[in-house]
Amino acid sequence: MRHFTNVNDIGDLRIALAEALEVKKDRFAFTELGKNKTLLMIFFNSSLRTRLSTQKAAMNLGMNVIVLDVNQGAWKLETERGVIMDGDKPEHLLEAIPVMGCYCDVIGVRSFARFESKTDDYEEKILNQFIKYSGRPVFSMEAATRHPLQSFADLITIEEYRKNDRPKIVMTWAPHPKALPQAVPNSFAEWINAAGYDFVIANPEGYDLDPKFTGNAVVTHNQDEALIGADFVYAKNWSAYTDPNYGKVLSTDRSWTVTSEKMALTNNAFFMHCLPVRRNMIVSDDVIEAPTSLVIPEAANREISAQVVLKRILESL
Ligand code: AN0
Ligand code: CP
Repeated sequence: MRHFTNVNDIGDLRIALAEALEVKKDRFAFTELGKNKTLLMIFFNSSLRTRLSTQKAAMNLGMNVIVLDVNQGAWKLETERGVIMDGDKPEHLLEAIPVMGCYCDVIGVRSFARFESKTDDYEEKILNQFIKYSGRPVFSMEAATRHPLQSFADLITIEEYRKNDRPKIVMTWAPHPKALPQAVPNSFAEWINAAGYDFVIANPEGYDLDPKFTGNAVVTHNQDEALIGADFVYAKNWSAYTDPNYGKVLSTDRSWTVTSEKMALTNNAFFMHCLPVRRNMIVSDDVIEAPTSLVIPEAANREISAQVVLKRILESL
């Protein structure tokens, strides 16, 4: 595997999941693989889990790691070609990317949707420039439209906790005060569809996601109905995708918060969220603290998903 940006890059999911469980059994079995190889992680946005888990995964493989927070200490980067650079940005991404490529063997990029142009976001303009101009394998640490390391970790977690072959998975929108990207729900949908599980997406009107990601999932605007019989409830907020409201917050309706009353509709479902989560907006304290909450195991599996991805990239160098 050279680049990792979406579910197709990982190939057969059964094989990938089996590899993940092997890595989890002995995460130090490949400490020679990354010897004298350097990972550069570039963050255009904040992170707790991705930063720590990906660095840990790289260290498990014997790699060296450099982390750059573009907005803290680096030159502010212009990203548009053709701009007369007489403003506040002293450097262009088109020089910065190949320069960064000189100092490493693998690059991880976090670059969220900017909500300035839906086309630029959905064409993954920033991530694709890294792929084109860095000369290095590139993996997404959440880009504009997908968060594949998160979805892979979510799938590993479902694999570990599912009680039947084809669990019912409900992804539900939940309220949040600020506009969030569609990357996590898009990606979760893409991976769950690839896994072939029974999949229902519940969101208020106006919040339907890009059908390219939701595929054949049942999409409903009735959360209570969706939750009936669920084995896993995956909560997430996202901003509107459809025009003319792309990137906007249309509702903060707290009747969509995942509470114990909502969870009582399910088949004693596990609760999932990628974190960070706003308590009592997205999910009530009691639901996230219950023994059926998988938020910490999910976060722990981020180390495993990152390690499988880095291992495969290193094997292809
Ligand atoms: C981000 C998002 O919703 O995409 C990152 C989640 C992993 N969340 C926030 O910005 C709060
Ligand atoms: N879930 C996740 O990617 O968290 P961070 O934004 O903290 O990396």
